[in-house]
Amino acid sequence: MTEYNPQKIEKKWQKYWKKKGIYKTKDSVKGKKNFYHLVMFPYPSGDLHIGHWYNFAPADVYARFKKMSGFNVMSPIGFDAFGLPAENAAIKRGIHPEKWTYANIKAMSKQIESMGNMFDWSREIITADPNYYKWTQWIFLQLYKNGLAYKKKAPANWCPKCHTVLANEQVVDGKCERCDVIVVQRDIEQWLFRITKYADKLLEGLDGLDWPEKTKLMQKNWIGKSEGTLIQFPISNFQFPNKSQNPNDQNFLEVFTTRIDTILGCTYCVIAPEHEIISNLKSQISNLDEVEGYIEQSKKKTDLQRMETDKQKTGVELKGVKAINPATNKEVPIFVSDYVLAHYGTGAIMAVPAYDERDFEFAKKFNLPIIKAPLAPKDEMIKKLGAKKTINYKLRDWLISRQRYWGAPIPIIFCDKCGEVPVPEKDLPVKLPNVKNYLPTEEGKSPLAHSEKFIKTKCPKCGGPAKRETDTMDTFVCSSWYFLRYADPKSSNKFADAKKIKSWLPVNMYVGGSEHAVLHLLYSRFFTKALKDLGHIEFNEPFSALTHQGIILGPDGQKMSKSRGNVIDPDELVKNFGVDAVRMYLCFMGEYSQGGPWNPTGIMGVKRFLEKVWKLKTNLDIKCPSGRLMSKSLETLLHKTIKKVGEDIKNFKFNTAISALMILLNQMEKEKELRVTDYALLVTLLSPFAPHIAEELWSQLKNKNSIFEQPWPKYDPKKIKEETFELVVQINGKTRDRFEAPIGIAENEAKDLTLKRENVKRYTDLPGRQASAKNQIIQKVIFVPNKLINIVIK
Ligand code: ANZ
Ligand code: ZN
Repeated sequence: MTEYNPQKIEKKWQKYWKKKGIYKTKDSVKGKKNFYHLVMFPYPSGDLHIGHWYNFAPADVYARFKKMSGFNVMSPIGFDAFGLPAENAAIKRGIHPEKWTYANIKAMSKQIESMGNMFDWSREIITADPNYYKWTQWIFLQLYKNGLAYKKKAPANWCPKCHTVLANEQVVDGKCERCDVIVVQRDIEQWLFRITKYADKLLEGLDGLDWPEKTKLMQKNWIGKSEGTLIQFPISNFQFPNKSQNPNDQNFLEVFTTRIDTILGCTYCVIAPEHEIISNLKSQISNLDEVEGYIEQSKKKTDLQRMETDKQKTGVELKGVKAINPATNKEVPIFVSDYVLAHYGTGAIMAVPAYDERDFEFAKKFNLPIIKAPLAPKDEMIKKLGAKKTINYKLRDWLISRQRYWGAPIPIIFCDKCGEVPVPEKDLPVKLPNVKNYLPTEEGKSPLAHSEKFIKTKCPKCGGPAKRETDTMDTFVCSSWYFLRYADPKSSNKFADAKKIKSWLPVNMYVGGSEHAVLHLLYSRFFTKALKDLGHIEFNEPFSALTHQGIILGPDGQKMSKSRGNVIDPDELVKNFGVDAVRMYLCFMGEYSQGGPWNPTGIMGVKRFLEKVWKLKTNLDIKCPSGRLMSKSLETLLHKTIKKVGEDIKNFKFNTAISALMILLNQMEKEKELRVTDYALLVTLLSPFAPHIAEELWSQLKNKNSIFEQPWPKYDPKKIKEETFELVVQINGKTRDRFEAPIGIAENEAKDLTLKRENVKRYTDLPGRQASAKNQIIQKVIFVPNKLINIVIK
């Protein structure tokens, strides 16, 4: 037999699997339950990096295990092809985004195929394909027709580098998630999805999900439900500048508090710099210049910067006006400060420095009284002051329009006569035109605005001349429903056939990065709930179970980055070690959810392990005469290993499963004789991790079918029970010896065996004594079954 040559066998089996189509999933298989196993589909960024491998390869171990455990497993793959990252990369290279994206998809598909995963490529989805985004647009229309999509002019996060608005979720530490440039606020007409309508449902749904607790908590905090009170603080001597024209103006400041019980300790009020009361109070504010200067300054900060707790608090008092604490009837000063946010609660607070940390810092800096007043009972206080109970959410509506080229066009038409008109469903898709000028524009308009051919259309209602919406949808819209499409990827008359959806969804196991804890996962949940309410699907939650992989660091323990030169290139590794070794090392390097640094010698160890498995087959031909019984100890270990590997894979503890396989191999190497069937079990347990070598060895064992059509081995619980235990032997309470004894050994038997031990004889068989005297020096025997024997001697 030849040496283990991964390059040779891996190509061979990948071809075989493809030809046989063993990973093509039928929608139903008699006697098998469907299992929908999903990895987060990648952006066609150009290169399949080690992070993709870490997501896909160990996840494939789980999928194969499920398949072998008797499920009809669907494991699809596709590309999140629209969006800023691909577009920005294309622009940088001066290539049209479409050309760039499809070239990447081609290259990445080859790389993904090289991993030997059981992906069903016949279900591949590309979100930039008109057959796909037709349905993205269709879903937009359903949301629109049901009041869940709307257009409004409002301040939005504008990235000056990407020339587009961003959703709140895409602003990280005040910077654009994509390009790290500081985001500014700009007033722009934009499309939003009314996700806030689902705030409570999104919260409630979390309870039933088998998701990491941390991720559920992040969603909960993002939704940020808080129950509190609205209460009015009258403004003393308040005169409206032109009251007659402003019938809605009110002579009080309304604040939102979750701690109405602390109101007796409120010593001042704070309003956000954007608060509209400032313009009403202008004529009474004596230091208006100072106040306006402060407001200008605060515009440069983002909400996140404003909320940072470690920064020095800043602010300016509105001199000349006071508020009245309605509980004490005392006048309190009003400050404007950027630690109060405009779009939370009422944008105004009652400050209670004795109870609230932020207020405390502020009070100290501005020398304001800090009064530890007694707490008042909430409900009485609310009644007495005529306050209103209210619920606030941090969640904002989801901003989905982008002033960019590479996205699905928003299917709306504007007519001078009829106003905003949705594109009729029969006219979908609204195709993205192939324009020459796809560069984003400075003035904040979509590049599509330059395309006369695209814009000019007829009004679907009156037939008159009309214009198309030129904004495109954020790519997160495309990825909020792709998991539905996999159930029926080619459907042309529905986003997916209802029966097929029912047979596959919700997703049974979703594997992907924790960076999606709020964005993608929250949006997908919203889409699912909305589509359910609109009668298109029958379930509430898209992903029943979720697992996040950890992050692989460079060999130096630092985040991998090109500038640090610590990037691990999977193609290179595959060339040197083979796919199986790379897959298996990724599983072995640490706990999957933790990740950790790449260890170059670790992968060599795994490769050696595979070589040993290979060699054992060679020796087997010599070693194994006929079906002799295997040794008891091997039998026990084998059954234990079957149990452990299965349970570990189920829990995504791939590293400990592999350790168990290593122990088993060790033992098998030591055996004088080894049955073919037992070796075959080792190969079967190995197969989800190292599918190519396993398939090769399996075929060398003269099996006709693929090893992945084999059932996962079963263990016999009776055989796992330990047959022996280590009996601890004590003389006068001191441990002097230990030996293996059969489980359940009786006291008499244990005593006889113990007294024959050399280490014991030294104490009991004193020179010159008769054997009969021996029993006389033994005073007592204390026996703890299956544990210990203590011989008490004189
Ligand atoms: C008085 C008080 C006393 C407060 C106390 C808290 C503790 P959550 O739980 O996040 O909803 N607040 C209200 N509106 C705000 C805004 N626009 N910007 C910044 N802070 C705001 O927080 C609600 C609490 O945050 C409110 O209750 C208010 O301070 C503050 F011991 O009122 B509290
Ligand atoms: Zn019209």
